[in-house]
Amino acid sequence: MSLIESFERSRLAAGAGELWRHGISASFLDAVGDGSLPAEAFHRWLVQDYLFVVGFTRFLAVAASRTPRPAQSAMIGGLAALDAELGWFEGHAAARGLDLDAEPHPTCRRYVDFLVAAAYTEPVEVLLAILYGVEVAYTVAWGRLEPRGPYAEFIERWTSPEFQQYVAELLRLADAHPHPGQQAAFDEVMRHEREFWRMTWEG
Ligand code: MP5
Repeated sequence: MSLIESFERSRLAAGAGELWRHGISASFLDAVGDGSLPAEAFHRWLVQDYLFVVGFTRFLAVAASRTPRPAQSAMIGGLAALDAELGWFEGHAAARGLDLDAEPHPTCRRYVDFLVAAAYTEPVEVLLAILYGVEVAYTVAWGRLEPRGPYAEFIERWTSPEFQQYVAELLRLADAHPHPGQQAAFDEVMRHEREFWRMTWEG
């Protein structure tokens, strides 16, 4: 079984049902796949996803500070990857003349507000489910595309073997620390993922 298949069959993804499927499919990604994506939508995604990752970094920093070892170790590794990713976004934005000092779209803000509030208030086990949800949604959503065409580098970023191993480790941690609140939090991540993709497409 491939890692993607094990993510699709994971307890939390299976438990989310329709919400999972909606969280990992998007008109935006279909258009990346068939080469019809308007530049405007791509630029909106690039800026808003950067702002999302800035907020996600806050979530992960707070979550890591509350999580005992050894799970904390994976989170600290994740934080280092987010730092590198922010630099990568900054390079792509500069190459396209995009201003990253922009206002978050209300949809982006709602997603980040949910994550940061959860980081302070939810039990660590629930934070592990949220972290798995955010990362698995992206690796499976982008993983439905072939890494070719003008956006190959973007597809590869979230489908590389290293990234998939990281997601597999997050799945292992979420399953090793079950909690009755995990499914509802994972479901909420999927709702935000669906809304985020809709925003990138519709503005
Ligand atoms: C991710 C992301 C994955 N970049 N954007 C959204 C809306 N959801 C999930 O997070 P990362 O930090 O890029 O791995």
